[in-house]
Amino acid sequence: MAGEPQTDCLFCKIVSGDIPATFVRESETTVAFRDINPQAPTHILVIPRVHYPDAASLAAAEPQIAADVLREAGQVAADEKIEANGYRVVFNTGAGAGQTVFHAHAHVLGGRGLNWPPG
Ligand code: DGP
Repeated sequence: MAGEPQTDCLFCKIVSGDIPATFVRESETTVAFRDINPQAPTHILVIPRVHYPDAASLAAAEPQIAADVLREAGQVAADEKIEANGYRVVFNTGAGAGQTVFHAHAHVLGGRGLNWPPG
């Protein structure tokens, strides 16, 4: 059921501690950890503790938690000191857009020049 931990979800297992990750921030509703395959000097994932498959379904069901994810993304950028030169917050949504883990997550990317449009 949406919102409940999913036994086959990698990010639910990171939230529960069953799979290790390098955590950089935690809040009551979110966790943030370093991406295993970083695409920039700073590449951190901010995820809700609750399971929703993507950002839109999270926002529809739990708008406050979606706001928490955005706030924590900003805090990560401040903590990592990537604000001054700009950073990007990305929600890949759907396999066609490159989403591979179907537990809502924000990528926070910075520490290098970021091209637009993205690939
Ligand atoms: P996406 O492609 O938008 O669904 O992003 C999923 C990200 O998750 C991708 O950048 C790689 C990252 N990732 C996958 N498996 C693991 C893992 O076991 N640990 C960590 N820290 N990150 C992972």
